[in-house]
Amino acid sequence: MTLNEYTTAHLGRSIEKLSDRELYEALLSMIRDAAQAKTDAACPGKKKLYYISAEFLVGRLISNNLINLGIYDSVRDELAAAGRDISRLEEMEPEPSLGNGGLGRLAACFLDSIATMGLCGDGIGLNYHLGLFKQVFENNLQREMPNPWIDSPTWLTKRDISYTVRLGNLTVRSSLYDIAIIGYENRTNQLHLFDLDSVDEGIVTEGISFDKNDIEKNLTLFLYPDDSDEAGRLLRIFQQYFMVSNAAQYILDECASRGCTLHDLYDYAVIQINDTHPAMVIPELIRLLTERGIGWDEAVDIVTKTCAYTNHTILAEALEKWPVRYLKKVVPQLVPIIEILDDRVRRRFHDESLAVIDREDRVHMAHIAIHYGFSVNGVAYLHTEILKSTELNRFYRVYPEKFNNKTNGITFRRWLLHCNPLLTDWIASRIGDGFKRDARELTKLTAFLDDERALKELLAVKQQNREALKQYLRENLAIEIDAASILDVQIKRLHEYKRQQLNALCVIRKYLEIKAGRLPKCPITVIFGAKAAPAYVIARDIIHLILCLSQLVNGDAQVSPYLKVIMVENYNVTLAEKLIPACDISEQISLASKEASGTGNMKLMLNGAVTLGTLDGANVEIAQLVGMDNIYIFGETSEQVIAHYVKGDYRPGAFYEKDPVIRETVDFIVSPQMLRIGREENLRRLHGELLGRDWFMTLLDFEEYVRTRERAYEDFNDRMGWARKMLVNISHAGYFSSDRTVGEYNRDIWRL
Ligand code: 26Q
Repeated sequence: MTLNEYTTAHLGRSIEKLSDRELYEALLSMIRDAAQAKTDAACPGKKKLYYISAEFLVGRLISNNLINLGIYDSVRDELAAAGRDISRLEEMEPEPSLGNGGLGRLAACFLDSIATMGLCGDGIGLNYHLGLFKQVFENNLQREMPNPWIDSPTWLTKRDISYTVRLGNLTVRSSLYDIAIIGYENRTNQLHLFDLDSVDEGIVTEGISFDKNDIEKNLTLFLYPDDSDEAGRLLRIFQQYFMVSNAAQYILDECASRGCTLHDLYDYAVIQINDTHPAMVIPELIRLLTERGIGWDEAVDIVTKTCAYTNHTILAEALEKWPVRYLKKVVPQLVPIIEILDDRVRRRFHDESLAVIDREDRVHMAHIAIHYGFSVNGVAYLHTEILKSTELNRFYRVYPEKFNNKTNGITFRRWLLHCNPLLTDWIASRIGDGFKRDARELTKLTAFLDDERALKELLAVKQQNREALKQYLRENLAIEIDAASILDVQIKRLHEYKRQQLNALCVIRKYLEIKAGRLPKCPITVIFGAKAAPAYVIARDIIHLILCLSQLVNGDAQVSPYLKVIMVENYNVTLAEKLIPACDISEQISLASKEASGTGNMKLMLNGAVTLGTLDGANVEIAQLVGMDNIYIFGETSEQVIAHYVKGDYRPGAFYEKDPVIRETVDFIVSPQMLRIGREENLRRLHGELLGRDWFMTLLDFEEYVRTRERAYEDFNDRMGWARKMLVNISHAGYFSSDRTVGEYNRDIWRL
């Protein structure tokens, strides 16, 4: 059915007669109907996957769904023929605010690939009404606002399913909403989002403050509510338990309806636990199974054969440990179960470091997931190796067979076909359409590495994307950029280990050089996009530094023709889709050993950016694929960095003392120019942090970073040489398709 037939049948009017709003609503319901029609496809096998995650950062869905239904071009053309522009309708869609960063976006890419590969697997999470906060900048500081995204009409479909969940002294009934996940020319799965009808957005007062104790009204308001006080931490546990109790009941019911006796649960279900946030599903399932008459030993065995855990971080502070005292308040029903799980581990291993409950009476969620799951995976080769050799070494020694690597991937439907139609068409013109189904076919592009015409076309595509970004930033964010400049981009959550502060120091360096009359050959635009966790003080200070630098640099008539600094407000999937196709240099500069994988690095590579990065996360694999001539690597290796931590021998003060350039650059943070623009408290705190502690070793790699970045800027001027690097990157990006990743999960873990 065409869109026009649809509007005529349902609204009695043709496209021409409808307002943009009406057209948008019609398009959305047409897609919903199409998805509905494909939903009942039965699972091809007995077993079904349940991917439980606190985040699903799905992004806008209209165009992606049209692409996956195979009707994007026809709808676009139909609209155009009626004088209407599909991109205006796309811009009307609010972006679902159900995630924060890489982990949530990975979950969304996986759902796309699972459906695309015809696998039977649903996502399970929470329906946060106000999502992750919306970032606004005020006086060069981040301020958090609610991010309401549930519009009318919506992708959410209310289901007739509800469960009883006990939350401390409270007993609630849940509701379930589904979002259809439409695979690329294949099956439709579901994302199940649980919610509580009593939740009340009205309790939010200025910014994102609300009564943290009123669980009935606040439970699913926000993703990652501020947990700097006890009430906030209890709320996080309430959320997690609500998510997994619903998930467990849903899974048991659905499996039972498909013929499972509970004794054979693992033949019907495999549960992937996305980081530790859903790890309580393990004791909850044991509770439910024993309640339904299954003996303890068997229940533990069944659950262990059903659950698999993915680790996304090696940062100790992100590994969740909940005091037993908290669990007694929130989930008293799980405490005896967790105690038995601990007891079993202690009897078997006599090793304190493997315990579930430590000597300080804290429950280690990751330890539950490792002992009582059958698979533990890291998300990039290096990350998994580090887990095995250091962080989880004791576990690896007792369970070597459980450990495996699954290098992350991204869905090419969103991160190429949807966000970069120009590049997509150019690739198709050179190697045909096959890469749209099989990303590995991109290697065919290597045939054009010495083809001058092809390389020129590729540069022209990038130029057009830069112009499109320029226009978008002007119209939507009132930001002016130079489309002829080098676009040097760092977009990711704000964290000290990701070292946005290192990039900012490099910007200071460049500013001072230009002031001193050393001008770059090609103008440079440095773009940042990042949200800081509300309670993360230093991260907020880094945002302040970047915004102050932006004001200083862009407002300096002597400098701004050569250098501009932009920090986009409220960086999200939608902005990523605009920035990535236009980017030239992809900043992946985390302290080696700290970034589990990164996935932005893959998206940027696929879109023809060249990586400037450390040998960390999946950068290692990118470097192997493209070769050292087509990537800019700097900095100490993960082994060297880990050795610094072991020896405790890193002293930022030493770098500051011995290198006058470092001293001048770091001190600029608290220079009179900066203090005129920024807040003394924030700038001094950051300056003090860099000199006093600098836990993520910014100064360690500074000198080599500056040198390597200069080399990249220099090489950029050799346009044909650069185009060749771009093409090598695109040609080898196929490995990072999430179809490959999901295929490996299925082969090694899920076995659907
Ligand atoms: C933990 C405890 C208390 C409060 C919050 C948290 C918390 C919240 C979110 C811990 C971790 C996260 C998110 C982590 C994340 O996004 N990790 C990223 O996962 C990507 C997908 O695997 C990787 O590519 C990134 O390297 C990794 O940083």
